[in-house]
Amino acid sequence: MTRHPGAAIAVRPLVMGILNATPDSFSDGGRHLDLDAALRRGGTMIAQGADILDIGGESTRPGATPVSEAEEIDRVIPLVTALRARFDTPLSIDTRKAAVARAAIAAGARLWNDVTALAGDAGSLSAAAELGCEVVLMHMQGEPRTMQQAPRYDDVVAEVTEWLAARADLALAEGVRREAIWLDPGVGFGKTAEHNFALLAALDRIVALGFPVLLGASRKGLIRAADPSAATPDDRLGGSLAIALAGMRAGCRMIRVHDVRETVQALKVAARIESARED
Ligand code: HH2
Repeated sequence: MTRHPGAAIAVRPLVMGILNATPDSFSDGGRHLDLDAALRRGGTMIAQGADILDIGGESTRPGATPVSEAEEIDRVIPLVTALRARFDTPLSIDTRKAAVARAAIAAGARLWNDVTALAGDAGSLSAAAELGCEVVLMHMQGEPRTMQQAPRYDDVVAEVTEWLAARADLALAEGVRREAIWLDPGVGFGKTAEHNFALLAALDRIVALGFPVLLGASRKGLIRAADPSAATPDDRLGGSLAIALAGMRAGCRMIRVHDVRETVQALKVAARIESARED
């Protein structure tokens, strides 16, 4: 965990609130489809302490079918524009399409969250460099439709860490600024529960690459592997908080969550405990 230099004040990770503009999301499918409802949901998350909102118009959950560029733009750009007009909170666009990212950044988003680590479109790397926005490079094995069918690694921690380092190098070579790059192990993206837990236990190795790390495991299926009673995403708050705290302990700088109020509270309490520790 990072501390302010010279002071015993523990710094908690930023909290990224998930705002899905999709009819088939992991856990809040269909509830935020109309603009007013999405705006209200965004406003609620901001009031609950979200540091940034992550807007997504295409589900990337296992088995999800792709959405066309035009459809995705239709879903997300009015929302980015309306949120930008009402709130100062930074916005992130969760997309694997360069054209969607371009439109969202033009409409006022600050961060491009890309589950393909800028490999989704041939022009993604150069677009990120040209846009100058912050980018999240996330690890995924395979693609969402089929990624959970047979994930395979010899050494998941080494392979994910090396892959992320290589993607960051590629982005740097393409002209993306070092300070603009975030890394994300991609919990649940082409990984079994064992792979996911191995990565969560070794987050410090990804943090050690020297880029800020984003962790997204909110309400995901791995929680059910530890607690079979957590059958639906709504049953997974406790597990989501446990993972957020593990991320904080390992030095992650941002946590992507559905449950903003509860996560902010858990991280604040953990930060107070750290601050109260005698150095
Ligand atoms: N997980 C999801 C989507 N985007 N981006 C990053 N950087 N890291 C993640 O772990 C991540 C992500 C999937 O989660 P969810 O939002 O619950 O589902 P959906 O695919 O419907 O957006």
